[in-house]
Amino acid sequence: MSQKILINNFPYISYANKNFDADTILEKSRTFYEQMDARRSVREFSDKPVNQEVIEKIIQTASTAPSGAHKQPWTFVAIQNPEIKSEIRKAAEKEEYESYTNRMTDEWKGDLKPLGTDWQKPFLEIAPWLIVMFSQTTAPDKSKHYYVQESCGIAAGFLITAIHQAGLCTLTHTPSPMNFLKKILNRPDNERPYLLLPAGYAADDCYVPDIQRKELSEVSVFI
Ligand code: IYR
Repeated sequence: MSQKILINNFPYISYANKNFDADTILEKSRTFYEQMDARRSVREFSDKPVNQEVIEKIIQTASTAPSGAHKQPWTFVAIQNPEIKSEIRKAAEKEEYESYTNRMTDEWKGDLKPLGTDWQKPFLEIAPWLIVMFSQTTAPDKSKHYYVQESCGIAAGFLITAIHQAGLCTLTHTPSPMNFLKKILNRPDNERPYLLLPAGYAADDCYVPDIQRKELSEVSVFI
């Protein structure tokens, strides 16, 4: 059992290293990299159902993310109701149509060509779950939250990792503007839509772009 003490009058518990040897740590870091390198953003989903309990655990995992002053400034709305998914698809496609037609630059659309995206978002109806992540600009009682964008970015990373490691697929979708999500999902004033992620199985005949990741030397500097 972990040792409990008071420091500055706050409860602390002892935290012990796992005591893996150096070779085991190297092996674990390699294995996890390989698992994560196998993750891909999926745009073609199967309608095969996923148990709510799985989505609950995935959201609990995301909510273990570190956050400013441990305020956990996020709300995850998990949707499997087909009518609400349709409503979200309709509203998202309206914005996306406008974006692809009038708002996005040619350079932007050129950059997206290899990914094959367009304004149509059938996955919003087909995937068994949509998870809409809201950032909380303040707490519900208006008390302060800190580093909200950073905290939510980290939690989104945990969410994506949890979905992938459960053997499911997701996609970060950010229709812009996405205030319609606040309206459809009836969220309070202190919340802003942050990210929309479908979650489920990839379609049987799913193809993803054959993109390559940057080499370690391109993304890092060791000093
Ligand atoms: N939100 C649009 C456009 C889009 C933008 C970027 I940057 C992407 O990496 C992918 C898509 C859409 O979802 O299609």
